[in-house]
Amino acid sequence: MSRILSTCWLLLLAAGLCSSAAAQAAQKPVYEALKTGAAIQVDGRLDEPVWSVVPAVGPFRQNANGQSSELETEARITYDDEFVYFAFRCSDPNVWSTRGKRDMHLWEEEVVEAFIQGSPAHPSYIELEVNPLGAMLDIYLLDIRKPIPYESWNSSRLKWAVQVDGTVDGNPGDKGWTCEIALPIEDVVTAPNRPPKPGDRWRLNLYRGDSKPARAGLAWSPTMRPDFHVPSMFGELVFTGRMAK
Ligand SMILES: [Ca+2]
Ligand SMILES: [Ca+2]
Ligand SMILES: [Ca+2]
Repeated sequence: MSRILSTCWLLLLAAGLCSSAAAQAAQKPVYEALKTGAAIQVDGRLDEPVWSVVPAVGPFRQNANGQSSELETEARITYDDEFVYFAFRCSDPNVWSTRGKRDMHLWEEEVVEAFIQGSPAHPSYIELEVNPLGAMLDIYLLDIRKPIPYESWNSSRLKWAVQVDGTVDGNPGDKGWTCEIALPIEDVVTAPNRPPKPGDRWRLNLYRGDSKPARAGLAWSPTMRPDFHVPSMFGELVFTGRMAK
């Protein structure tokens, strides 16, 4: 009898796990991007009108388990025929980083990140990281964790900038920082169309790493494991073709 009961319990547990995994998969976020007709000055200041028109992508949650985070992070996306633009706003009582050069290991300190996969049919993806000192790490990965050497792939038309409300010295008393990134669409070589056509869908994830006051790894689309490199768990970026207004 107890064996039958434990078998039933295991089946119920398996069904529960399957349904929660399915629910998680079904919850992968989708962002419907609006086009900008006005130029964006990539200076880290989010004062272009388009940044108050396009919606935020949604909450950033703890990447490993999907739980909410007290660390407020906001991201918005828009695009034109040449670039996809990302805007991040990070509340942070203690902004910190020490690495000021391109392609350093920025993820070990504090960063915002965008992972872009132009097509799920092709394993390659682009990883961009920016820290509060304004350093960029741009990587082209041929497959999961198979990067071209970081310094060998530098996007030549990539633009980025940050603004910090506070000091980047690891002492408390800061408000936060903002970041703008313009990714040249020509770099996303696996995308079905360049520039994208209305209805095109790319895989995308956005992350934030924080170190002070406490270590945190946040994601727009949590991968549900301690690993950012899980394209199958990324969200989706949909190019609507509609103008932001
Ligand atoms: Ca700006
Ligand atoms: Ca911090
Ligand atoms: Ca690089």
